[in-house]
Amino acid sequence: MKQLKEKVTRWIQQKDGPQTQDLVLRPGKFGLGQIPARLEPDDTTTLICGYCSTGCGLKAHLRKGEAINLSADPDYPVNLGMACPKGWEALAPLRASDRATTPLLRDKASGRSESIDWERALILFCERLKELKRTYGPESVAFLSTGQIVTEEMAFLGALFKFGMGFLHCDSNTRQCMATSHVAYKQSFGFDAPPYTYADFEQSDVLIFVGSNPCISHPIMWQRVTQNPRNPTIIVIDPRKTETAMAATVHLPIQPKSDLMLLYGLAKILVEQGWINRPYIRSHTEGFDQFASFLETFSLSGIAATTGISAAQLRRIAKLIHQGQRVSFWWTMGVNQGHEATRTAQAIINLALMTGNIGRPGTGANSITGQCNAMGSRLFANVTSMLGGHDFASAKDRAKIARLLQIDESAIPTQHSWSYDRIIEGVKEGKIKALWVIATNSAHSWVNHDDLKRAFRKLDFLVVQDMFTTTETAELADLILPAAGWGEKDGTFINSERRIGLVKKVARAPGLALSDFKIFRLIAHYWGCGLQFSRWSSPEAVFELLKGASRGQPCDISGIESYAHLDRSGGIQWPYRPDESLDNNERRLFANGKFFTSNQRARFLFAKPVAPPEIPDAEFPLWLLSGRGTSSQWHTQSRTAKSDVLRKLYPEHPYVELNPADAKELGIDSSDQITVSTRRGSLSALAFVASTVGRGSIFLPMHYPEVNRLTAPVFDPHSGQPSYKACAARIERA
Ligand SMILES: Nc1nc2c(c(=O)[nH]1)N[C@H]1C(S)=C(S)[C@@H](COP(=O)(O)OP(=O)(O)OC[C@H]3O[C@@H](n4cnc5c(=O)[nH]c(N)nc54)[C@H](O)[C@@H]3O)O[C@H]1N2
Ligand SMILES: Nc1nc2c(c(=O)[nH]1)N[C@H]1C(S)=C(S)[C@@H](COP(=O)(O)OP(=O)(O)OC[C@H]3O[C@@H](n4cnc5c(=O)[nH]c(N)nc54)[C@H](O)[C@@H]3O)O[C@H]1N2
Ligand code: SF4
Ligand SMILES: [Mo]
Repeated sequence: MKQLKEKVTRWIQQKDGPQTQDLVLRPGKFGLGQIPARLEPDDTTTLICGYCSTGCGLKAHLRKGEAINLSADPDYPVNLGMACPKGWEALAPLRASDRATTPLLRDKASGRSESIDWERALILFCERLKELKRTYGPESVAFLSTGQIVTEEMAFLGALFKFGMGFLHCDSNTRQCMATSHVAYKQSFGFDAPPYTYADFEQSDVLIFVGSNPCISHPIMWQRVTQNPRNPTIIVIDPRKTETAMAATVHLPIQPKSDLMLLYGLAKILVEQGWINRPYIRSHTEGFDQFASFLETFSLSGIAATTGISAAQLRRIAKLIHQGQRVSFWWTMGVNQGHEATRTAQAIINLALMTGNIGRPGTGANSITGQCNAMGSRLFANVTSMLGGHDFASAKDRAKIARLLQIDESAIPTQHSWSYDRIIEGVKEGKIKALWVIATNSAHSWVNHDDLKRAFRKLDFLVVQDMFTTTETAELADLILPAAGWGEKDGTFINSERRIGLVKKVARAPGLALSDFKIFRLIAHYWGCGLQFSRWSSPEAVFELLKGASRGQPCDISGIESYAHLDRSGGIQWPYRPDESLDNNERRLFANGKFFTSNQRARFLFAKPVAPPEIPDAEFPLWLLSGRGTSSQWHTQSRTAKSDVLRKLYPEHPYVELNPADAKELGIDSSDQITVSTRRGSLSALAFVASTVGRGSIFLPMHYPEVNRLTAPVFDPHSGQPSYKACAARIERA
């Protein structure tokens, strides 16, 4: 052990460029960092924003090699010089006082934490997990990770955990967010492939947003919509009159979770009127006739009763779709988070297919992703699918990845891992004894989280690897591993339009905090599988391996030469094979009508709509909706709450939106303190009376820690994604 320690210490002290500067194992002070090797001291460099999946390009202005300010990059093809408040303020959280600066070990009995050095933390981490593996088997340890670290780190984590350490069960917050789109695309198109490019926002003449509020959630995508020169018709389907709905041509205030009915209603009218593209359906799809017969079982009056949208309104929308030359369909969490989410996403895909609105400029069945690297996690995290969208259950795929990584095929599991909710169940059942949580704040963001917190307290060993010590999850940890954040490390993100962009180290992580990449590298060494990962020496070296893993797949990126190639090209969208060129840096899928299924046809998939498991009743008479509150708040607020500027741009206290008629009936005024309860718990919030929500609905922004005490543990059966958006609630004056 002593020899190994010396070797590792020597290795981590080697100075081989910016990544290893992270590894000086003595306390440092933020702001006094060394100059990244490739930058001049007072230079400007570019990097991709680390919040949302829009993936805007930012300029970092440096003094003595450290970023002192950011601005929007006018040359980046995504944002063309624009950025939202989070992007402008992205340096602020790096300087927060609650940064994790050293590994922290908590004594279970006293609850007190002590700072320990990395050697002790890593030895303890490996010994505890090895002991559990020996005693209870490889299924007793799991990890939960994220769509918010660079692809190279995700891939390292997934490969280390499964192929190196020999564990199986892992999942990420992408389950809370994009699992539905992943499954919907895979089943319909044969691969998880959002087909669009952002230019489609500007080239459509009808844009339909379903359960999507880009004004708040993807402000720069919305800016692209406002630059559309075709005077487009914009239709928003959302139970709330959101900022996006207010800016739309038509807003359909649908009853919560009735989208599937509404979308089938539109399809029914299109078929009945003959407003469909028969040649496209015949040449490029399968299952249409069955779908058309299925649609016959619906009546427009029945659909109107369920959705709250009249038959006349539905006819008007169907006609707008028919009249549009270029119709694009966009969806986000109002669809993905539901009890029949996958079939709802596929009902949107069906509309695009039957009208031939795919593969051409301004068209598409387009899922907007959420986190900066949700797409990276879907393709390369080695969690749900194997590196590069391969299948753990396929012997051929396992052989390919084993050859590429020069590992024994037997090191690759043949089974699929448990999903997030099953992992939590496993903890409750005592089957999972240790959990490693990386860059996600489950104790705030998971559905019905009091239940999760109770489960976490039962764990033998909870390790949290985060930038901060104060997150709700870090507060439960036995061991905290201090991580460098966005801006403090190198790597790549994949944005919503499949564009791979570069993030760079422009600031020095505080204290002993290390990049996730370095932490994984150290764990590989201390675990004793360092040799197996000797080629995983830097983010760019891993990028080379990922290029290899992608070769021959729909997401082939083997034509990207290097990080420098990405940097000078303004990012590159997948696929990008060696024979391709970047004359036009806009890439759209399915222009040739060929999909990734075995017969190259897209599939019509559908199912009978069912009511949500929990609906308002006498005791809990209201629908509780949740989602993003402002463009200045990010999820559980570990980062955005650290900016003085952003804090001024959002309400400090939890608030609940309710309709004026409901408020009047209950004798509630704006700013009254009220209690919101569901079957699972209650919280206190200020009333915000506004007609943005319909009668019978209330809305809570997800950014306040109490919100998920209330949400219901309901999941889509195909994707396992939680249905955060709707449950039954009651309000009363506190
Ligand atoms: N400022 C900010 N931006 C973000 C984020 C953030 O935290 N803050 N998070 C990022 C992430 S990870 C994601 S996934 C995206 C999410 O982006 P969005 O999905 O746009 O955001 P949400 O507010 O969660 O949900 C969108 C809308 O769904 C509606 N909705 C609720 N129930 C239903 C329903 O049954 N049917 C329909 N049609 N609509 C419904 C809600 O009223 C809401 O307006 O945002 C990303 N961008
Ligand atoms: N009620 C309700 N709940 C929801 C939703 C909803 O609409 N309604 N939406 C869901 C969705 S779509 C999502 S995506 C989830 C998001 O839920 P989370 O992923 O739990 O939310 P974040 O606050 O983004 O958590 C990211 C964590 O990673 C840390 N971190 C940031 N960068 C790094 C890094 O580089 N390395 C490491 N190690 N740590 C880092 C941050 O400090 C933070 O603690 O919430 C879900 N929860
Ligand atoms: S829109 Fe998204 S990617 Fe662009 S600056 Fe804002 S948070 Fe960053
Ligand atoms: Mo998300």
